[in-house]
Amino acid sequence: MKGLLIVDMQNDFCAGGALEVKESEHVIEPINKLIEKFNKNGDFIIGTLDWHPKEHKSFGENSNGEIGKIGELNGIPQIWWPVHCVENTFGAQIHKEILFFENKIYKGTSIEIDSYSGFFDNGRLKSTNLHKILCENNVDTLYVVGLATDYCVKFTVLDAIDLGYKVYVVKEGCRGVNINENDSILALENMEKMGAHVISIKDIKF
Ligand code: VGL
Ligand code: ZN
Repeated sequence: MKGLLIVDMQNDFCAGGALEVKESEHVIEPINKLIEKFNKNGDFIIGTLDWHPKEHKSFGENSNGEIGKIGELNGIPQIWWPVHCVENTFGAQIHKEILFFENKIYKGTSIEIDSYSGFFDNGRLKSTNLHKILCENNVDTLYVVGLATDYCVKFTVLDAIDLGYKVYVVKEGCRGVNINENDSILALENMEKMGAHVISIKDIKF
């Protein structure tokens, strides 16, 4: 079974948000086309949400870290982020123009560790229910879209490959933070090198 995996399409990563991703408004239409297509075909749809307590230590202000710089959090390299996607706030809500989908995975919920991947936290200490739910629904092939290409999309895709999924990354449905100018391009190259198929929405024929 095919699965559509929509990564972190939340207000804080969209225009005007706390961790705004440039051109994020361009991903809405392709993602909605895919949601319609998957709904019509009876294929599986699930989304991840970045969902942090306000005390989360990945926030620069909670760790004395300069925004955008790298530090260390409990022995793991950590980029210090602005406060974003605080649980139950507007910034953490899914963008209102994204069509409804039911299945959601919440990540980044533990104060002491960040979680870019929808499957595991950054230390691979704990897993979410994502793999379990996909297995229960016989999903073996994932189409991945969302924000941000160079963080949560990338780490979700690499873990999905590791777990044995066939993975397609739909490029029109992804945009990156690009702290360094080429980060999104490098992330897509890296995902391809590890076995993902980077495709255009036009290549999808089902
Ligand atoms: C993300 C940085 C911090 C993402 C989440 O969704 O890519 N990036 N938290
Ligand atoms: Zn986050």
